[in-house]
Amino acid sequence: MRGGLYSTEKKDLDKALDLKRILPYGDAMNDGKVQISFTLPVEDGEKASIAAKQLAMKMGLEDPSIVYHILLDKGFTFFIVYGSLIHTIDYTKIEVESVDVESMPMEEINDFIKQNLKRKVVVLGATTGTDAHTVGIDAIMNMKGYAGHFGLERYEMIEAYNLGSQVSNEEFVKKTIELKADVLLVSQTVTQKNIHVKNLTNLVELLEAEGIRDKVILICGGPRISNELAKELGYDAGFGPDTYAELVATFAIKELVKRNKI
Ligand code: B12
Repeated sequence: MRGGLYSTEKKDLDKALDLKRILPYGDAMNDGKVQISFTLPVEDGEKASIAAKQLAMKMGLEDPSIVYHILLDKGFTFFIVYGSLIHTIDYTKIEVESVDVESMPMEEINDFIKQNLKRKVVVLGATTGTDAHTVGIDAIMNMKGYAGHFGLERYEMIEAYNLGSQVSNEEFVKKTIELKADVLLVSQTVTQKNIHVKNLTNLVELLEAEGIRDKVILICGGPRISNELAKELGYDAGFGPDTYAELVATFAIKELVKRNKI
C-alpha cells in the first residue's frame, strides 16, 4: 500500500518545507496515525475488507490496516481501520469564528440591565422540533445552573421561561409573541440527516412571516452548533460545547443595547 496514493518521500518533503503544518500524533511526532470506524452495507469477508481498505485510502490514509471487523447484521459489516493520514493543516491560518464578547459575571449583568433597561429582560428558551434533549438548554437556563455557573432563572433582572423539549416552532413563536420575549434561546442536539439545520431554518422563516425576526435576539446552541453555522442560518449567534449562562446573557444584553432596545 505504501506510496500508493501519496508517496512517503513527497510527504516528508512537504513536512520539511512547511513546519507550520500539523497532522495527527500517534506514537511519533507527525506520524499522522489515526483510527477510524465505519459500517459498510456488505457481508463480512475478504472482499469487504479490501473495500474498507480502498475507502480508507481514498479518505487519505496511507498503509491502512483493518484492526477489527464484525458482521453487525445480515449484510452490514463494521470496520475499525488504522493508518497514517496524509493530509496536513496549516495551524497558523485558522481563524476562530466564536462569539466575540467577554463574559461578565452575573451581578454585573444584573446591574447593566438595571442601568440601561430599567426593566427585566424576557428570555424564552426551548429545545425545538422533535429533539428530546433538555440537558443543554437546562444548563443555560435552570436556577441551579451547570458546572458551577448559575442559569438565567437565577438572574434578578432576567425573566426566564424554559419550555423544555420537543416544542414545535409554531408553539415557540406563539409564546414569543405572548410573552413579548426579547431573547430567544433554541437548543438542538440531534443532527442526524441535518434535522437541526431544517428545524432552525424553519424557525427563522416563521419569525420572519410574523414580522418579528428583527425584534428578538435569536440565539441557538448545542454540541454541534457553531457561531459560523448559526449566522449562516440567520441567527444572531450560536454557542457550542462548554458554554455558560454568563456568556450568553452578556452577548444578549450587549446586542439589545446595540439595537437600542435598551
Ligand atoms: C443524555 C442523552 C440522551 C437522553 C436525554 C435526556 C434529556 N432529558 O435531555 C435520552 C436518553 C432521552 C436521549 C435520547 C436520544 N438520544 Co441522546 N444523548 C444523550 C447524551 C448521552 C448526553 C447529552 C447531554 O446531556 N450532554 C450534556 C449537555 C450539558 O451538553 P450539551 O447538550 O452539549 O450542552 C452544552 C452546549 O452544547 C450548550 N448548549 C446546548 N444547548 C444550548 C442552547 C443555547 C441557546 C445555548 C446558548 C447553548 C446551548 O451549552 C450547554 C452547556 O455548556 C449524548 C451523548 C454525549 N455523551 O454527548 C447522546 C446523543 C446526544 N443522543 C443521541 C441520539 C441519537 C439520541 C436519540 C435520537 C436516540 C434514539 N435513536 O432514540 C434519542 C433522542 C430522540 C429525540 N426525539 O430527540 C446522539 C446524537 C447524534 C446526533 N448528532 O444526531 C448522541 C450524541 C449519542 C450518540 N453518540 O449517538 N439522549
